Amino acid sequence: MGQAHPGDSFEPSSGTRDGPVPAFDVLIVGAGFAGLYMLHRARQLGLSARVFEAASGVGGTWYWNRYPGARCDIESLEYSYAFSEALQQEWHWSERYATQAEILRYAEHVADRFDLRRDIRFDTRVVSGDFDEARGRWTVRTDGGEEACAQFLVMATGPLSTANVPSLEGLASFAGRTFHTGRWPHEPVDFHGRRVGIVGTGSSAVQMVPIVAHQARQLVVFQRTPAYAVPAHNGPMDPAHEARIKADYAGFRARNRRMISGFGSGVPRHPVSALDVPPEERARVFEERWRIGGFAFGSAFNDLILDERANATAAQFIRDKIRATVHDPAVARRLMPRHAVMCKRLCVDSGYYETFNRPNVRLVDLNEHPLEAVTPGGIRAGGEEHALDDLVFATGFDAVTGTLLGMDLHGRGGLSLREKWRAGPVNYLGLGTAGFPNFFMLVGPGSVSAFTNVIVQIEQQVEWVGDCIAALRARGLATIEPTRDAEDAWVAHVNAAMSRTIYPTCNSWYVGANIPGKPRMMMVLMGFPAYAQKCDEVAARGYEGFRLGAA
Ligand code: NA7
Repeated sequence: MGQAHPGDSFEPSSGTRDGPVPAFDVLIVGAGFAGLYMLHRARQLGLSARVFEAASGVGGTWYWNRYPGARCDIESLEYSYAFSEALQQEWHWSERYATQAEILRYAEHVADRFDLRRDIRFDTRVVSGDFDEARGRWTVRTDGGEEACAQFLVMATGPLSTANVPSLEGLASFAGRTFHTGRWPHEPVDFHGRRVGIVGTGSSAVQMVPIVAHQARQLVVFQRTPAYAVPAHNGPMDPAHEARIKADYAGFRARNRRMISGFGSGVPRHPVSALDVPPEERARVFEERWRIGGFAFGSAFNDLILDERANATAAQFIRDKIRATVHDPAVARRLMPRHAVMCKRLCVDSGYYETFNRPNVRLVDLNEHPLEAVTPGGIRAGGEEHALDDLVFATGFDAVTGTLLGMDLHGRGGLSLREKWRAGPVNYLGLGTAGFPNFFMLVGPGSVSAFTNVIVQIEQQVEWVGDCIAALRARGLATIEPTRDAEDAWVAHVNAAMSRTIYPTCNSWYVGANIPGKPRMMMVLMGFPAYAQKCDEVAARGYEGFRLGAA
């Protein structure tokens, strides 16, 4: 299957319009967790592959998001690859929740351990891709003018990789330093003695605010929608716990893959409705989960994401915690969210609400005091000027589709992906889209993506894509693409399934509502086990819903 390294027969740097174009079996865009494993898997299958990566190193999200306090909100023993028993045994995580720096070291270790770097072209952004129907090949072009072609194109571009910086009046006039959490500088940023403004109160801000508050002379947090945060109770890794997991890591991974979100088997969902227990019992369960910390809170009862009334009991519990934590009742009130809890990603914090008791921290509610403009000296909101030396945007990402649509991609007959997805990212299984043969998306729209431990989703999809390519080769087939009927049915399924949850009830990035003008569409599906089973069934039925083309 495939030549070992067909690209070797060409000068590696000569793939320009003037020279021969390197040819591979698979081109992969992105060297985060998805791209690294896709490369490894392709090699295991004997396929030649090249990865293009815009960054100077591996790690994806964990390469870019270096803001103070950045860490994973899934426990480290779970947020890691399962594909290699040796890897999962040898790696030691130092904390319950790993820091960005430790996860990046892990990604670098994986790249070295499996000798992946030699097939990754760093500092290289893919700007376009075109499918040539006659040759059945994709040709991609990079920002350096390089070209490469391959039979298969795999997008491992990550759901949260295109930073969203709001277009605010006067932004260019700001005289101080500006940052975005997802594009953080590599050198240390010192906030000591400075007046810092943070715009946004999602997961990134919730992690960053307590740390910046300790450094800054003054911190102003500009809030559009308050966040629900549950305590992380982070701490050093318990050696006994680590030993227990490692004694049967495969069993632990298998139990997690049976969980609705692919993680959390250690603290399973209570199999009852929040509404079917007396209030004292409900409070006891929430309190118990609060003490455990992290996403265990979200699985306290079996209907928190299904029933708005059940959800309201959890929301009220967190609001009561905010009231009990924040001394100034007016500040506490502004910090209390009103939307359904978990409708936007639940935040996992270390002292977020407590930070608002500090004398050097101020909360500005942008609903009461609308953000009018950035000025050379700060931000003007509700007629008041907030003097700032540093302005931090913790304003999230053009999620799920932003990076895919940032490239100029053309499928069959020159069909443009931007044109095709004008009303939303129509897809089949989140893995492909009609009119784009041999084009695979990892953690793309329509998959369970960010509703899972994303590494569980990545491994399942990478293995599915690898098996699919192997099956095509074994059957002498050249192309695969979803049918329009299959993708319409899949989008309808995702919408129908998610309409039975609380997720459509707020303006989250899951539905594209954080970006002005973006079409509103449910982009993420809930339920890893059912999703993985569906993918397996599709494959077992000879790739049902896909059109297969002969060589
Ligand atoms: P999020 O979760 O998208 O949060 C972004 C925050 O920025 C959120 O509070 C937004 O308010 C706010 N925002 C966005 N645009 C604006 C403007 N124009 N003005 C004021 N406030 C704004 O991004 P994060 O980086 O925190 O987290 C991303 C994911 O990483 C997270 O879901 C986890 O999976 C990890 P809004 O809620 O839209 O009103």
